[in-house]
Amino acid sequence: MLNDSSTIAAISTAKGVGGIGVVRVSGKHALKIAKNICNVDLSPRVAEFTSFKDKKNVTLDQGIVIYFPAPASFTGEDIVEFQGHGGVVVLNLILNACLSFGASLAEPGEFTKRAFLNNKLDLSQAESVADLINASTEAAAKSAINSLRGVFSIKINSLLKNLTDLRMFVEACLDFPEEDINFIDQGKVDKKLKNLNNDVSEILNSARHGQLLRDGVKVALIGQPNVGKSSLMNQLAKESKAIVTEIPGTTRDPIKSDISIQGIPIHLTDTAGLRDTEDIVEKLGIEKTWESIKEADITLILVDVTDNDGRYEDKIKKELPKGNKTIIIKNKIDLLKQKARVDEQHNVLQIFISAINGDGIKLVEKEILKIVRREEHSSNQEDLFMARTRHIEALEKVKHALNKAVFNLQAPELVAEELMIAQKSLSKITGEFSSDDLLGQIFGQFCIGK
Ligand SMILES: Nc1nc2c(ncn2[C@@H]2O[C@H](COP(=O)(O)OP(=O)(O)OP(=O)(O)O)[C@@H](O)[C@H]2O)c(=O)[nH]1
Ligand SMILES: [Mg+2]
Repeated sequence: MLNDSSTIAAISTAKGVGGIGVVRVSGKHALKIAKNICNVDLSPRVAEFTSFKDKKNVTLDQGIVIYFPAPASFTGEDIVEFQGHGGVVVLNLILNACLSFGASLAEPGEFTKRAFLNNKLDLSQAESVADLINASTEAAAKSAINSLRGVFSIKINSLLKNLTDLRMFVEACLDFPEEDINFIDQGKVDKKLKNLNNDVSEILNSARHGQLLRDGVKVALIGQPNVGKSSLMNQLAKESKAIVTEIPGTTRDPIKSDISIQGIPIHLTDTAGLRDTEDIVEKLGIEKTWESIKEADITLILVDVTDNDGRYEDKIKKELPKGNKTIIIKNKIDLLKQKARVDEQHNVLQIFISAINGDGIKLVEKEILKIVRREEHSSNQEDLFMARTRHIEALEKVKHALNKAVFNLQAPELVAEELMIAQKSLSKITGEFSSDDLLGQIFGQFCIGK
């Protein structure tokens, strides 16, 4: 049990007005606080309708109170939930009553942090609580709930077990140095390392997909002024996000819009058109365009199909980050009375569209999705789980260590060393070896009351 005697309280429902709102209290004084506020005897997990009163015995609200005794609660501590009317003022009054009876205000994510510290969840499951709350698409929510159910943790723990078994075997070899090589051969260390490596690769691929569902893909719309970037942005966003005029240099600040294509979050940025200009404001806008290009995963380079001088293409190519994918969008095909189409020659993908009447927008969505799907490798949608950059970095470290172990197979002490590095790295995912800094960082990103 967590060695922290403080009892915490927070409004756990979203800020704003709603039918009901919940104030949650967790810690060893939760029941005493509930008694002070409600003056009823509470049975475990039984909803009681009652009045909520403050220290001066003034009635604040009427509602339901439920008591979840430790350890069978979300945090593993005693929890009391007050379900009052969902108004900001009334919920704050109930919260203040809890504070006046001895609770302290919960920090962001503190309930979930306590659940983690009391072994109700491992770290990756705790992270998926925040990911589920923040999920921006259905697919992201599904993968977060899978992580919360432990799909990811089960995979990591099974990998960890195999890794630990192998490490113990190799360490045992070290105690009998004259029989090193023989032991390695006997234990099929080589084959086991390769199997582990395959397992890590598989999880890594799924994790990359999970990260994509969580974080989405950044797509920048760039090109010379007036080619129709803002028009395409508005078509993709299905609303008028950016101003469109026939005046070149209309867009100055980058304009962002989050859309979803088949469940994948896509973060679009419409940018200021690239050209040489003396206009100070436009110049600053163009600087921001280059920044957007550097950040993008996918760049849509728009070109007016009736006028392609390709002046900026080389410069753009130089600025593109490693791994960035580009699509050339030839816009305004209506002017040439052409049909929307995709054309791929010498590895250059071109889509011919008309942003003014929406012709070919579906093709743009399809090709973006194709690039994303090509990246993600994974096909099993049921097995999806949520993953974060830190999980992917840890898995990459494991892979690197296993590769080094294979390379040093004839030196058991080096194999043991690499297996230890791999084991530590893997344990960080579930939180067995996690610094306070990392915990602070992870739980700090939660909302208050969760
Ligand atoms: N005929 C035709 N006109 C288009 C098409 N797409 C955009 N336009 C027009 O081209 C002009 C410029 O469009 P915008 O979407 O503002 O172009 P932009 O690339 O965002 O321009 P800047 O913000 O100035 O860099 C507007 O008059 C649009 O109506 C198209 O597919 N066909
Ligand atoms: Mg524009």
